[in-house]
Amino acid sequence: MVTTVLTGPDLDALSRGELLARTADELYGVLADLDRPVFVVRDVRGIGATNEPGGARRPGVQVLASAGPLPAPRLGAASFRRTHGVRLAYHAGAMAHGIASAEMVTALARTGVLASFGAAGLVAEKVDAGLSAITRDAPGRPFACNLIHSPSELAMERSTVDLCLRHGVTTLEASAFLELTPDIVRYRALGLSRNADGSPRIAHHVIAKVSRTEIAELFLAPAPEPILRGLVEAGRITAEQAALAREVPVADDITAEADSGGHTDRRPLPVLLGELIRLRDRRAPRVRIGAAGGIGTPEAAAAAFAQGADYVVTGSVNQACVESGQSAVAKELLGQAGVTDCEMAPSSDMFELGVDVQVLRRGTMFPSRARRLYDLYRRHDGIDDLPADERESLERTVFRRPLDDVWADTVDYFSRRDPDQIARAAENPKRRMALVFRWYLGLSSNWAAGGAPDRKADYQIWCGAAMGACNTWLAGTPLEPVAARTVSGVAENLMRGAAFHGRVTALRQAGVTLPAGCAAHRPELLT
Ligand code: FMN
Repeated sequence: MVTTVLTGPDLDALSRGELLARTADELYGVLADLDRPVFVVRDVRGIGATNEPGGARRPGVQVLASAGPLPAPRLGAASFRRTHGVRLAYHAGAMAHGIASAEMVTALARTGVLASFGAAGLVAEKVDAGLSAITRDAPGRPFACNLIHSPSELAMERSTVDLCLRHGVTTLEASAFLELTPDIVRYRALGLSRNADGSPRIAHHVIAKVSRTEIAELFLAPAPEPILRGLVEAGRITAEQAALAREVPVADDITAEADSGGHTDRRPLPVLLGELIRLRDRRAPRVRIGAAGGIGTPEAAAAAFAQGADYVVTGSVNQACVESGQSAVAKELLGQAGVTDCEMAPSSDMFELGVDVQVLRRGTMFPSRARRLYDLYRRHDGIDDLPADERESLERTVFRRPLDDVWADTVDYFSRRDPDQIARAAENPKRRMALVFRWYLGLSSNWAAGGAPDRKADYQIWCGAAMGACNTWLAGTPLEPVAARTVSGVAENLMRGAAFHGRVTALRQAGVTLPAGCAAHRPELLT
């Protein structure tokens, strides 16, 4: 590799195309100038590159390959940017319990990037406060709110939709749906009217996040007739809105959620994305398909766009950023994670069903402790059935208090929130054991979010391998410390880097061999 360092006048000449880029750094500069084309050329001195068409046309210069301009806002579907009124085909997905905080959503909204407020698991007052803060601090800017399907608590869905309607939220990120419910359909239908040419006008957008084609099918079709009829009969939507709802799919966008942090089916992204794109092409060609799960580097985003993703979605990488609602100490742990530092662990909300969530392993003992609780739950019929030494060890290391006290707290908690849980556990020791164990699983997320110093070993932090990949990408750059990572800085760098890698790939496919030192995107601190 040539190591000449160019000085001021030569750099200007390089920019004008009078000199060719030949060193790795010069070549990087040409490749990273995304607004201008790249020409790889040969002259008497050998191979070089320039952004200047004039430089490529000089006598004695032969063009070997070229790639057009590719600014980051050109990636993905233009209709995604138009529909949501954003600059980039990028979506920062919801993170429950306000980890995708109002501050995070506001920061992205202000820079023209779509983000979802993490409403799941928050009481209505907190959702209300979050939506108020976003609409106050980013007035008129587009953003989304998460609507998580809660089969056992449909009142929560209704309350979230009501709050979104009250705050004028124009996009819902609908997740964890197993079937369509009246409230998601109501939100969609209430935003429908007719354009002058008679076509449906959609003011309430739905981004459905799915990990299976069966669920995608529900969102690719118009709303089910019985739900529409029920809503009209109940006076919740008009007959005209129901008629319009029969003409449009329930969703504008479907996100393919592959191997991600938190709840995940852990499907490989290329497989799921391919399945959903094919299904969409057959059923509802105007619906866009996005890619989520494992997007933590520009290369991963570029690969998703190359496969046909209309937009990309991030989650884990945003959790470590300054605006997220996660605690500073948990963010530090996330910033140290490698790609193999995640593990599946029993989930709190679906503990008895054996459903797992993907969490951070490094720096916390939560995954192994939660797994131990689940194994005990499977092997024993109730707390009283636990061997004495096992119970003593749990009380000492995991719960740090007698299990009878944990049960007393559990009764107190559910008596206020969902008394039926206690009634059902009264005659069922195994259910009682599940509720006691869920005390630990539930609180472990709060300990992390609150940065509880004496519970560091018990932090439950949802996280996917994208986090470790992102850390590797950012190592040795100004964005290595998590305190320097803003959500918009990460978004911008990921998208610019994806465009950069898109062009590198195009040149390689044209037969160009690029030195390694110029072919990897270099993230920058952006102001
Ligand atoms: N997705 C939701 O739809 N609702 C949630 O409440 C939610 N909570 C999450 C909490 C955390 C801490 C993380 C990391 C992800 C969560 N997700 C949730 C998923 C993200 O929105 C996003 O789809 C996913 O993280 C993308 O995959 P990645 O983690 O590999 O980037």
